[in-house]
Amino acid sequence: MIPEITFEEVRAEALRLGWDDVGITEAHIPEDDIEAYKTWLANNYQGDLQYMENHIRCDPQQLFPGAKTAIIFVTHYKQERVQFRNDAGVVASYARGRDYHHLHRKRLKKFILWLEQRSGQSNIAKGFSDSTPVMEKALAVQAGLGWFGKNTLLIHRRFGTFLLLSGLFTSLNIQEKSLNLRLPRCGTCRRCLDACPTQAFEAPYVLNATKCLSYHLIESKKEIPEEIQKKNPGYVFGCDICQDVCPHNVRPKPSTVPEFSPNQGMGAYLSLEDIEKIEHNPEKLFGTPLQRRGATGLRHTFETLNLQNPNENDHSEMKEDKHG
Ligand code: B12
Ligand code: SF4
Ligand code: SF4
Repeated sequence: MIPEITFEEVRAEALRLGWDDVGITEAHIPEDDIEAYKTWLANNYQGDLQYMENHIRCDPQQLFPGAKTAIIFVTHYKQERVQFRNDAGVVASYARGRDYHHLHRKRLKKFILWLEQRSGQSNIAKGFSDSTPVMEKALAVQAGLGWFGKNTLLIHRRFGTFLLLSGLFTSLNIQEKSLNLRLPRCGTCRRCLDACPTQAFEAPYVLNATKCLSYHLIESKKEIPEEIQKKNPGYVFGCDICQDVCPHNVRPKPSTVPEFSPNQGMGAYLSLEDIEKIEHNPEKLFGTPLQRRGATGLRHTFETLNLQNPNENDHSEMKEDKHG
């Protein structure tokens, strides 16, 4: 017989391995999210992100046959806010230190080993973080970890939106689930929608990826369209604006996890000199999120930046008490 595993045990192990929160839910994607995803694809908001067209993300059974339970983990990574500069591009805050995919992979491996030992079963889980076709935010909401914000990100009651998700499907039927409160947390606030420099939100909760700076500065292999270049206030990799303005991000303190610290990676700014150094020593990018873009991509982006009036688009005014 498989011993019963409690929520408290799962939570204790998750926190021991360094995660900040954990939720347990059914290995099932809610219908509302599947419908929203289909509409999103029908509108071609995924652009060239072909991996987003893989419908397996709506069906955990296809990804891991026999999946009964999903365990979802939260990693808080908030960093100190920085200003735009006229001599360097800004790196989105999740990307200033080490690559979180590596961090999550290591933790997931250890967690799954623990689960196998605890249950006395093997081959009982499949981990994921970002790059596996899974609707992570929908599962996180279902697992009671937070709510969808109008910026489409998961808002955690304690950590706001500056968090990263990872998780696993397991064939174990963990009975004790966390509670899904499903309460909207935005009220009448629409700061993220109004602050987005490229007007990438087609509506609250609907992001057209092809208009988002993150898409163009991290993911896309194509030239950055001119209208996007003109609207970029100074990011060389990713973008944080729809999080920087969110009132739910005022209270959480910056993360002290060494892996996210700017001095463990390429830091908060990249100047042309920095990019030249990377071109001479490409290994500088190894193990950082910027490796995805590479020296060539970073130079390409840098050359499109209009750094003359760096703080023109500063959205630093954010207060906690005005969100609905
Ligand atoms: C594709 C992708 C992108 C694309 C498209 C983003 C998007 N919103 O879809 C691009 C490249 C633009 C991107 C950018 C970023 N990303 Co990204 N991305 C993903 C990925 C791989 C899939 C997201 C997805 O499923 N999109 C499909 C559409 C249909 O889903 P959606 O936009 O979330 O819409 C949902 C809701 O809005 C909801 N909904 C729709 N209508 C309504 C109405 C109401 C009333 C309600 C309540 C809900 C609701 O239903 C939809 C389906 O669930 C996930 C990892 C994963 N495997 O899940 C990471 C992920 C979402 N990204 C993440 C991060 C950190 C970022 C950036 C912050 C990086 C940066 N600093 O530059 C930006 C943020 C931009 C933003 N505002 O989303 C984190 C988000 C953590 C969090 N707090 O939620 C994730 C979860 C990665 C991870 N493992 O941690 N990303
Ligand atoms: S990441 Fe930047 S460009 Fe993308 S939706 Fe948010 S504010 Fe807009
Ligand atoms: S900025 Fe306002 S509308 Fe946007 S996610 Fe945060 S609370 Fe919601």
